[in-house]
Amino acid sequence: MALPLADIAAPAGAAVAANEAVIPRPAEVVRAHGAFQLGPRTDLRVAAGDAGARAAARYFAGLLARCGGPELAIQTGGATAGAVSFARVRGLGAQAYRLEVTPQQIRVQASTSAGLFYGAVTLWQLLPPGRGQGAIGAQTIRDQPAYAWRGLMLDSARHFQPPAFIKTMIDWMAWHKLNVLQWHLTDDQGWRLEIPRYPRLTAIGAWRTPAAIPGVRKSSPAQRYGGFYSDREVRDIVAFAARRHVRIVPEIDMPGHARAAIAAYPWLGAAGAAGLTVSSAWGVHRRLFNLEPATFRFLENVLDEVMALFPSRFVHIGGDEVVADEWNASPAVRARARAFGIRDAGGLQAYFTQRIGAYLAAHGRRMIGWDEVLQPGLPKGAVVMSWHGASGAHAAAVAGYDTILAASPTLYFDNRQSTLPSEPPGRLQVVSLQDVYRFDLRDPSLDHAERRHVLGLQGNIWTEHINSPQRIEWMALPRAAAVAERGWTPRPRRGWRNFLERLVPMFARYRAMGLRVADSAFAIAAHTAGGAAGVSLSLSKQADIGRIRYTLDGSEPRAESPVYAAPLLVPVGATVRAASFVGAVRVSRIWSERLDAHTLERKDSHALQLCTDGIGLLLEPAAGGAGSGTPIAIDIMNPCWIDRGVDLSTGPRLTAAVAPLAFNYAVGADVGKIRVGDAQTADGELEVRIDGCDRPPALRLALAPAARQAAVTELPPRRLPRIAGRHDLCLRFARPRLDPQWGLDWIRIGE
Ligand code: TNX
Repeated sequence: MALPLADIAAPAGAAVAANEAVIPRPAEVVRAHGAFQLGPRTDLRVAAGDAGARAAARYFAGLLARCGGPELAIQTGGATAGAVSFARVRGLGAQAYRLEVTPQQIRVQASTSAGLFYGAVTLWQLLPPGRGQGAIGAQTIRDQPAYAWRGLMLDSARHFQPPAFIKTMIDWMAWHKLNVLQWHLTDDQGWRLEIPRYPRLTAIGAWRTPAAIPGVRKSSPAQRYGGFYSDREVRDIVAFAARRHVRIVPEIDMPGHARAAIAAYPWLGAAGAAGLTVSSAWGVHRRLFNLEPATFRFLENVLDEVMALFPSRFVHIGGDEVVADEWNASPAVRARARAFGIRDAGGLQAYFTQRIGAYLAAHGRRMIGWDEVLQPGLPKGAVVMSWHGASGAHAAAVAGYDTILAASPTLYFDNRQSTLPSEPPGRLQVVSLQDVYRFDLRDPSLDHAERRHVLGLQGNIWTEHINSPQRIEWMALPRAAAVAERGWTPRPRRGWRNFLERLVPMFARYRAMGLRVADSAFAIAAHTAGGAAGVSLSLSKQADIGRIRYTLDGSEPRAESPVYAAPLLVPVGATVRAASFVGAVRVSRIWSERLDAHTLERKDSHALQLCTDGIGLLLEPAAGGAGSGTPIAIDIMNPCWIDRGVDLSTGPRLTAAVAPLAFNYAVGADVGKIRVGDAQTADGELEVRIDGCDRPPALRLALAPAARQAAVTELPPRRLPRIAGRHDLCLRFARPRLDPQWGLDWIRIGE
């Protein structure tokens, strides 16, 4: 059991001095003697008529107030003793600033409003963490970003987030000097942008019927899910972002990922679409826009509205995952292709992209597309967003296109951050904070001119499995802090351990601002092995800074609690509580467990091994019942788990807890590769094999008792065969049909 992160103690003293704790780390810091005391009598000063300076000062004052500091007044005028001044100077770069702290005064200088804003954010981070006043060490900072594009992508199509959350996110992006939010507004599962000229896009396209779970939950239109952003809300969000120097780049995905639009206006589709619904399935869909003049007119009208709402020079048109089947099969599309002299689907996508790109260019905008748009004839001003690892970026730069790294898997924040059961639903691949921090944008095979095409990087928050703002915060933070530093800080100033040390005070700021961020880098992983003498317990964490401290008497671990150094031998029945500390600061939630026979015999899906590595996901069964309360780790291509080294000498009893899960994935031809198994009964069975998944089952547990239950059901226990020694158990579901699939939440093996 884990306690909420909100319980993390306010740091008393961090490992790095508070006045070094800026993320992203500034390019240059020269320390001096003494400190400036920032308190209720400190004035903020800006030059008359300098709106950018006033905005930076106001934002700074707001940050202090939100951290419990005084409400500082903003005066007009230049630098003076006792004040923090924000002023323009000539000759600094577009996002650069200079920050000078002396015991007498503080000066923030920049050539641009963005620079002044970034100076203000840095100054806030120089204060004692999470507090709105205090001492700031004397120093001079000269700072500017290594890369112009430091972004996040938010998928608001798969799940909808309220406008207030979008603003919260933009706000915390600004605290990291992240400056681009790519807003994924349309997809197969929802169209989220109001376009007054085409009301059905949101009246129909913004709503879907949640996936059914056969036998458990019918698909009822009354429970429709969705939402959209009105043009008023969008303008408000765009203005909010602009004040924080965050550019919102809208993404309207085409010609694929278009099912919601086609459901709204079937004439847009390349294949007959009467009765088509907005999809409630994840994966890659086949629906494409057709190439009729009316469809291009529609897209241009939509883009007109998009350009009216979003001042961004860049407009993203998707272009990813275009399955050509519908185009290949459509006589109308083939006739167009012939007329244009195009020979294949690749050529059609190139035509499509070029035509839309030309329209945007004619309106002074630059088109961005996912790396599939990189095809012969791509207009020169287009930008390629590399998601197939870094390969798209490499190819684009060599071909002379600007490019952004949004590389899967490292910059895909739908991947989990650790193997701990505390991770929320998502993809099973682990992309740790360190993986993101180590992500290397540099491509040594590019020459100098080619390298200049790399604009920066971006973390992508795809939300198929991330259904709430809280979970977005968890998936995005602190990995977004690593993206920010990667994109801002020059190489010699970056370092993993140093970053972690600065993250500790950053956690205090997150907490002061009410953000719920992942503690995965510091969280406790526990491994137990039962024996006659007691329980052997090993504890570990990802981060290579800090210590694990624990208690055995049920009390909360504190900075004085014993340090974990080697596996402990704990008496059966004891309650162990442990947490990570950096110095005196607790940096993880408290892990707590009573090590009785019952807990030791039980393993949830995280403690088992998956048999295969097809499409690994963490899926959430309905709450309640016998559930472990953690998402289930599953390969949806083959629902099969292995428990290694089970002592079968006594013929122990096996209890399994299972849940039906919707199989709502569009996997195309791969559907034939999914292992459904040979079910013997109408609801299927959980098959247990010994020493190999290819053996005949030693046991079949009928799923009938769980078949019509939404939540996790404990199946009646069954005895395993009595065989000397330890053996591997392979547990696999055999189901009569694809849907529902089954998840194994936990098993218990004992007497
Ligand atoms: C691939 S990356 C996609 C998205 C999914 C994502 C899930 C890309 C351009 N397309 O549609 O949400 O994988 O990880």
